[in-house]
Amino acid sequence: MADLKALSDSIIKGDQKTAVDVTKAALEEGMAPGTVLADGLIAGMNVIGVRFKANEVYIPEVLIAARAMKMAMEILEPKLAEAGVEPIGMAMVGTVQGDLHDIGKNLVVMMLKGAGFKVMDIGVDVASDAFVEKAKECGAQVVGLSTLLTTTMPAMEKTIQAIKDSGLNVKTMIGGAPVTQAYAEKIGADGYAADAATAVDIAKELLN
Ligand code: B1M
Repeated sequence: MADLKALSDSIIKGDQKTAVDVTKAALEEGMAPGTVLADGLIAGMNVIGVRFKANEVYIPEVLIAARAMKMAMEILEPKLAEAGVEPIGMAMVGTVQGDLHDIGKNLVVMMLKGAGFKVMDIGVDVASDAFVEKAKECGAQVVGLSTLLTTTMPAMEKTIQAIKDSGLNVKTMIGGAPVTQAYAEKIGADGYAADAATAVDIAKELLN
């Protein structure tokens, strides 16, 4: 019987080989793909999220865990689609216009995927109208904006305004080193997260 505790431990340790082997074994034994996802992969990423918030692990460990999760997800994803397992929500994330920083944004994307969201990553240097168009296209429920530069903070405000003006029924969330909860409130964003693990909590709250 495939050991889902070993699977979640492999994600926590960033052990790609075990993550892939146990995922394959579980599916071969006929275990439900949703169970493998929830009790194996997501359970492991949840632990990483909690430890990251508590400063018990740091960015390299999160990236290594996310890479192991990605390898296992490549095997699991087609089976999830066949089994009709629904993601918990649709999120879209991008870095605003003028800003090319993407390491934090990529962490947010990985953690959201790890939590069971379907995520569209729209990259960096994204104009406000492109945020609106792509959110429409993918049916996003939560749109995340990242920026690292003080000079591109106004692009965040412009994007939030464009999303509001479009009439789209989406919630917005911002993050990145120079922004704060107070700034989120000032520009009318629905949520703010200081780190990638908190971004998952906020995105889940915004779905309700
Ligand atoms: Co740049 N850079 N950089 N840089 N860079 C900073 C941000 C800077 C603080 C360095 C400094 O001067 N001390 C400074 C900004 C100053 C300011 O605006 N006040 C700066 C500058 C000035 C610049 C350039 C203008 C330099 C130049 O060309 N003169 C230039 C700008 C280019 C552009 O974007 N147009 C530039 C370029 C670059 C590189 C390309 C060389 C590279 C980026 C590579 C890449 O991203 N692919 C780079 C890097 C690496 C940095 C530093 C060193 C590290 C940033 C990083 O990745 N941190 C940075 C200095 C520093 O922070 N020590 C710096 C790690 C990452 C995990 O953290 O992105 O904060 P962070 O993400 C966190 C949270 O903020 C949060 O979660 C993550 C972790 O959990 N978070 C979110 C982020 N997005 C979120 C979204 C959410 C929720 C949470 O919801 C949607």
